[in-house]
Amino acid sequence: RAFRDPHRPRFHFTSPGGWLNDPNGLSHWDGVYHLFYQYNPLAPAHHRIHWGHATSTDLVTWTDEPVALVPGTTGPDRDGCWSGVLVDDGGVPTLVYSGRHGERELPCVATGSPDLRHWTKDPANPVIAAPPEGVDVTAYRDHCVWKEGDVWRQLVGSGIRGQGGTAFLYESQDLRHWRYVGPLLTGDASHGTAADLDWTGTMWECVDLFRVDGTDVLAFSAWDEGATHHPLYWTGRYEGDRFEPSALHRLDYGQNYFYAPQSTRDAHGRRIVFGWLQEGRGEEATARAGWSGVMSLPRLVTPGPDGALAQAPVPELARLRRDHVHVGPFEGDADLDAIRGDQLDLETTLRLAPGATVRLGVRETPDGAERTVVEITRDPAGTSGTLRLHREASSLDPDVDTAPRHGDLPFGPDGTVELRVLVDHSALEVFANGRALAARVYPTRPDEATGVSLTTTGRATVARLDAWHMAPIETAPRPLWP
Ligand code: DQQ
Repeated sequence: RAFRDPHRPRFHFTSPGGWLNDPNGLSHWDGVYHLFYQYNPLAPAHHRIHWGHATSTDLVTWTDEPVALVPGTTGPDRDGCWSGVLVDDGGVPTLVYSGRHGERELPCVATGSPDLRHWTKDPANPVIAAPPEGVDVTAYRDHCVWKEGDVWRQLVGSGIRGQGGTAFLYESQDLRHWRYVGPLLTGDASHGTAADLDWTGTMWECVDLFRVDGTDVLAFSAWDEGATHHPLYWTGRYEGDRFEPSALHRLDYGQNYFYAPQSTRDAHGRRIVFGWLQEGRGEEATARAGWSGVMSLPRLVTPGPDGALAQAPVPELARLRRDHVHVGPFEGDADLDAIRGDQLDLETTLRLAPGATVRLGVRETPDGAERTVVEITRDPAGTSGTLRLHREASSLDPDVDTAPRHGDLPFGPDGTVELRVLVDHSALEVFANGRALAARVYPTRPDEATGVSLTTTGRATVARLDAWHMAPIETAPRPLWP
């Protein structure tokens, strides 16, 4: 791994080199977590996508495994093996993925060796020959596959031109022959515009249907004309061949910086989701770095108190914590000179009076010329507030994306905010009262941009602030090719 690049994360998973995007085939198989991912080992560019593969027994450290899927020299996936899932077909690990040929993607199947290292593509690929007849689709790819009784069901992400994003439902006895059932749900792209943070797009990438306790969730990434917008999810009821939505939610306030999430249920019954943290620096800088794309930390998803999902990094990550510093309680600004670094886990309990604001600065240079600020505001009425990420001063490099991000923050009557900020070089993940915001930041003086600060406006109390350095994860290398 090109660790000399100061922007390369050290406790997030990154590929050995080249390009990484979506998480794929997430599973907990015989006690081992498998993370496959969209991968171009040859260059940090989205081209002729393979499936990379890594394993973990603890969701913290990862072992690189041989590349799982390589695009064919002929056949339906000659231009790429795009996103998909892993299912257990009576003990046979089976991948369902999108084979790309030309501008078109179609569902393909591959079966694996018991250790999930060697994969054989089905000669019958593609297993669905074309999108549903008579439907004018904007695109057609990515899969969610599960079993109900004896019957396999599959969703393929798509969009109906003139209407909106959709998920087509199919059924099969054998994962090879599929019967089209109909659209599970179709969005309305005429509702809102691309500038709206909850616009559902003209196509749904990486559809994911799952249940958290009693709530059914249909997650997808809103896409339009080649642009990756943001991940959203519907809560509602999946019954028969339909999904009855009750509410639409934003999955991550970082928008395109947490894209194409996929989830799995592990052996402990937990719903765990990973997403792709894409780059925010210029193409030239990315090409020079030789790598692109970060996998998010694994997130635990649970039902939140307000009907939305609550997200938090899996507790296992606490194992990386070192050099604990505790401060608080205090009111107003704080001297946080004892805390500095570019691999940090910051956890704080704040109490804001109505109208108050707390700003937690990270990646600050001593002269303040570069800094990234996590801002929590409680509205004057007290019932709600905003989580904001100010990146405007995060980098002086004009080629870096420094646009801010924000989203609604639920507040309880006592004004408490549980805030957690994970800083890993260019990767940043923020969790506030269960809401998540991921982004990337690239200070031009990364070695100096290690400061942390806390300032308040209005009446705000820091009940406690705990900080740790995060140890780098050792990613054990293995031969890349089977
Ligand atoms: N990335 C994949 C597609 C998916 C998109 C291609 C989402 O399958 O729709 O690498 O980032």
